[in-house]
Amino acid sequence: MTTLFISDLHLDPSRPATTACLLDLLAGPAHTAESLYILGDLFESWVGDDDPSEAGVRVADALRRLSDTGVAIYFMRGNRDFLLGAEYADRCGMRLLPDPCVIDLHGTPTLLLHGDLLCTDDHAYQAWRRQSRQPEWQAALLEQPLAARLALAAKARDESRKHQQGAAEAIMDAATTTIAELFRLYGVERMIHGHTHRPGFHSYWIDARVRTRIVLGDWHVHGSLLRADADGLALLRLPIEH
Ligand SMILES: [Mn+2]
Repeated sequence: MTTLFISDLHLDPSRPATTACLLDLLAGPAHTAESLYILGDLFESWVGDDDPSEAGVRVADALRRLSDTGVAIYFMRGNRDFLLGAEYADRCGMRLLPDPCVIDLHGTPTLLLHGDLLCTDDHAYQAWRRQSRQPEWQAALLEQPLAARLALAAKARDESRKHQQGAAEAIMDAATTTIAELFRLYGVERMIHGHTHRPGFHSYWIDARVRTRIVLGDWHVHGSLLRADADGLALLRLPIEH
């Protein structure tokens, strides 16, 4: 019984090799898994399910083929693709998950998040997150014509880039106090997330219990895949032919 986790692919027409790497995974090794979890930022930007982007179509076809063979696919929205909706998810054959949520991972309750919820030292970002997750705000945005939404997304990406360059490294990372709060709130000993692009295993000693936080990597230089089975968890790199 194998479960796979990926996040932060940031698929974009400017990096076709990353899309090719994902399509190889979906057509090949992913078939040996029981389920695949995509923990957000699959796409660099998503302005609505009516965007006819080529990557969106190819990825949907590949996910649907995998899902049709019986592999369960779950999707949690990230901060880049938070507008990805039920229509596109249906097309892919994937089920949408709330952020955060707890799953039973081979007998271990495991908290899944995209990861941006943990970056509580970045107050400007958290204010934007609260605004952009409101259903009324999203509905008003989705009513705008596709061209206007694409222009807004390009502007938002520029602003996000400037914000990241201006902010201190530590502010962009997961805050230790928030990590501890969530471990306690959900009563779990393990969490898995992406977003920070700092892959690794981190151990904590909280309330006399060992807790583990596993961070998935992004797909810029190579792909990043967390594989969980009866033998344990392994963070694996996938070569990208740049
Ligand atoms: Mn993210």
